[in-house]
Amino acid sequence: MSERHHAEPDAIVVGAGLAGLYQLYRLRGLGLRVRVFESGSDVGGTWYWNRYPGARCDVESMSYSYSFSPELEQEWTWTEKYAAQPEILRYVEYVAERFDLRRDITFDTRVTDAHYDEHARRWLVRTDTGEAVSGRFLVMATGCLSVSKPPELPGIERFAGPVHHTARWPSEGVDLTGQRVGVIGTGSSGIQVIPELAEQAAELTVFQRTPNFSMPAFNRPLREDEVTARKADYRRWRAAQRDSYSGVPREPAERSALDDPPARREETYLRGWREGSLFGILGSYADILTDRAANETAAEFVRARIRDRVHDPETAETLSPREFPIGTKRPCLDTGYYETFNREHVHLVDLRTTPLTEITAAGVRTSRREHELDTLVFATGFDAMTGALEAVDIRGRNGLALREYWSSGPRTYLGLAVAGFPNLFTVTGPTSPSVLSNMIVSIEQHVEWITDCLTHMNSKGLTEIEATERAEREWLDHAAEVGKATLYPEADSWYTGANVPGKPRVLLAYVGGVAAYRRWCEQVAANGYSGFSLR
Ligand code: NA7
Repeated sequence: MSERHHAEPDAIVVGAGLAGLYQLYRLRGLGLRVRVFESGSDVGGTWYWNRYPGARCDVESMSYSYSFSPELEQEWTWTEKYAAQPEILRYVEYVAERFDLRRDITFDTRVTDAHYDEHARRWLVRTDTGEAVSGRFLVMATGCLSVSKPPELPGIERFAGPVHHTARWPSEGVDLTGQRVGVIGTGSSGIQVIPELAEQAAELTVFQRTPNFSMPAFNRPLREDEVTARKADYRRWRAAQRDSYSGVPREPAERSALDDPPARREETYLRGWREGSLFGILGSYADILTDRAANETAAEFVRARIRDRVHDPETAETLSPREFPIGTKRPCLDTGYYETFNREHVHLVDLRTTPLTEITAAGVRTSRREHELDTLVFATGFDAMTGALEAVDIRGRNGLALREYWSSGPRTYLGLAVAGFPNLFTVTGPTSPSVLSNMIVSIEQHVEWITDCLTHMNSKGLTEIEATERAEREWLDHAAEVGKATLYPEADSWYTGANVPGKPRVLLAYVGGVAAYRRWCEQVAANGYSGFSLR
C-alpha cells in the first residue's frame, strides 16, 4: 500500500465536505498519499453550496460536529442551538485549516469518470479539468443531497427574471427588496427560506404541491453554562450518540401511542413539541413510524398546531399534510414558517387544486391565472443518495457501469461497497443509515470503518477488496425487510426516490438505526471482513 505509482496517490477521495475531509485526515494518518477532488472552490460540501437565507442544520450544533478530536471539541464554541449555514461553514473551514487539509485538495474540479483497471488493480480517475490520475482506492464522499433535481416545469427557460435554486444561492447574496418573488417547493429548504424571503420581498407567492409537516425549532443562543457542561461531558455524549438509534441520544419510547388516553397523549406530544427537535414528536411513542393509527395521532397533533399558528382556516388546511404519514417524508424544523402566511404580502397557491401549467416570461401560470413575478426561487430538492454517485461514470470489473448496475435501484453491501467494484467505498452510501441519522455520526463511522479496513489490508499484504454478490443480496434483503416493517415505503419522498421522475422506487436509507448498523459493520470486520473477498 505504501507503493507509489509514479507519485500517484494511494487513494482518491471525491468530495471535500464533512465526509471527504475526515476521510483525508484518517488516510493521511495511515501514511497514505491522498488526492481529493472537489467541485466547489473551497471545503464544506452541503454547507458550501446551500447558502440561501435561513439555511440551518436541524440537528443541534453540539451534536452535529466531529467527535474525532477532543482538542477540536474544546476549541470550537457553537453559538446557537441550531447553527446557521455560515457558522457551520466557518467550522468546516476551521477544521480544514487546523488539520492542514487543503494542501491535498484540488478545488474547482469535478470528477467525471472513474474506471477500474483490473490488471493494475487501480482506479483511473478523470476530471473536467483534463486531469487523469490513478489510485489503489477510490472513496466517494460525494454527499447524499448534493445533486439538485431539475424542477421539471414546462417553459422554465422562458422566464425573463433571475432564477435561483436554494442549493446554488449566490455567495454574494440576492437583494429582493421591493420585488415580487415566487417560491416553488415546500420541503426543508423551502420552509427555511420562505420566512426570510418574506422579510425582503414586496410580494411573496409560495407555490405548494405537497404540504410538509414542520415543527418550531425554538432556536436560541446557547448559554455559556450548557456549552461548558457539554464540553466537560463530550466523551460520554459521543458514546451515547454512537449507541443511539438516530445519532442523537434519547431514551427510546416503549409505549404505543394507542395505549394512552387522548389527554395523556396530548401532554406527551406537547412535551415533545416543546423540545423543538425532529425527534420530539416522532420519538414520543414506539410505534409512530410503524403503525398507521398511532402515526395519525401524531400527525393530527401537528396539524392542530398548524391551525393554531395560521389565522386563516382555509390557508391552515391547505398547509396541513394529509397525503403521507408524519415522519415518512423528511419532517422539517422551522422558525416562523406557518406564521409567515399570516402576513398580508404572502400568498399561498395550492398546486393540487390549481396545477402549475407552465412558466412564462412574466411568471408562473396555473390552471386559474398567471402570477407575475420578478424573481423565481426553486427549492425543489435533490436527486438524493444516488444522484452524485451516478453523476460520475463509474465502471468496475469488466467495464460494468455503476449506473447500469443500479438501473433498478442502488445495490450495495452495507451502503459502503458494491459487488463488481473492487476497492471502491461509498461514504454514507445508499442503504446505510445516512439521511435517517445525524449525518456526521454516520460519516465518522463509515470513514473509521474504511480506515480500519485499509489498515487490515495493509497488515495482511492485501491489495484488493470486493463485496460478494451474495453478501450484497443478503444485505439488501435485510434492509428491505426492516424497511417494510415501517411506514417509510408509503410516502412519495426522496427517501424512496419518488421525487425524481423515472427513478426506481426503493427505500434508499437503512432504517434499522445507527447503533444496530454499527454493530453489523463491526461484526463484519471482526469476522475478517465477511461478505468481502480479499486478494
Ligand atoms: P425536498 O424535501 O425534496 O423538497 C422539494 C420540494 O419541492 C417539495 O415540496 C416538492 O413537492 C417541491 N417540488 C419539486 N419539484 C416540483 C415541481 N416540479 N413542481 C412543484 N413542486 C415541486 O428538498 P429540500 O431541498 O427542501 O430538502 C432536502 C433535504 O435537504 C431535507 O430533507 C434535509 O435533509 C436537507 P413534492 O413534495 O414533490 O410534491
